[in-house]
Amino acid sequence: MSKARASGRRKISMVPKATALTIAGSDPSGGAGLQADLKTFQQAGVFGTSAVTLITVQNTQGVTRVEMLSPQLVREQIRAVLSDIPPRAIKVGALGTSEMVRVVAEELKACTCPIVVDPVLVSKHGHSLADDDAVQTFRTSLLPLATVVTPNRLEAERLTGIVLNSNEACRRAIEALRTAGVRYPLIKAGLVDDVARHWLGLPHVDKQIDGAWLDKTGVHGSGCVLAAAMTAAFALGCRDVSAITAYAIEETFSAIAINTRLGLGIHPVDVRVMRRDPFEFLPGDGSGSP
Ligand code: PXL
Repeated sequence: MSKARASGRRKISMVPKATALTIAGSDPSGGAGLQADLKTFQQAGVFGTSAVTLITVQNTQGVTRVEMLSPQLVREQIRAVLSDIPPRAIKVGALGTSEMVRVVAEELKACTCPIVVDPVLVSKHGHSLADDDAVQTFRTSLLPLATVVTPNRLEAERLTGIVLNSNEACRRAIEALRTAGVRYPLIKAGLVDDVARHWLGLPHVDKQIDGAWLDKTGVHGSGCVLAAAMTAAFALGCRDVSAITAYAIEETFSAIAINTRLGLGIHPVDVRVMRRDPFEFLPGDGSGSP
């Protein structure tokens, strides 16, 4: 174990090549989207880069406008970053249209680093961030490239066509996402039997994770932070997806729990409280692999 890890401190300078790319939309209020992703990367000690897909006009009280950037412009941003500061992990967030999903998938096809896909379909305020055709293209072109996909209940239902009304249905949805090509589906199913339940599909087993209720209606950006924390853990070199998931859930919960009450509407999560290292979540002495 490294000295930094043994002492519980992470030495950022020890992983200078820990870089991650987010391909996401902009939230000017800083709670979600690429702003949340970059802050989360930074907090985890990961150098963040970004390719902007769409611009929202929003604050904590709502979204008033969404404007897509041209897919060609997004393609060029991705190429500019990939050819210069190769990411150790990539996160994909809001893409908006089928054409954007297709172009992003084309650009990521040759990437060998872990890819975390947050299939953002609607904003916390109910504003659509992906049209119906985009869902179909997601399934056929982006999911096969995903190391991890992190849908909430509604997104998992739209991606799989399965109504998540029982544990058995969650298992079937995990299997459907695996069949679509995702290595590790993580369904944030929300409150089931009065506990916050998430389902993580590992290669030979589905893991039910009961714990903190993450997707509260009272906060904004929790889904982005969860997926960004997972991406950061991959970028730092962690490969145990159970540990990465536990780390991301715990850190996101702290970012929710701090509740800085910023803004007049749905408060943003605040990642400044994130302190832990994903390697702390590995089983045993921290040297184990999955
Ligand atoms: O939290 C999902 C999300 C992702 N990306 C952008 C958003 C939102 C929610 O509002 O605005 C840009």
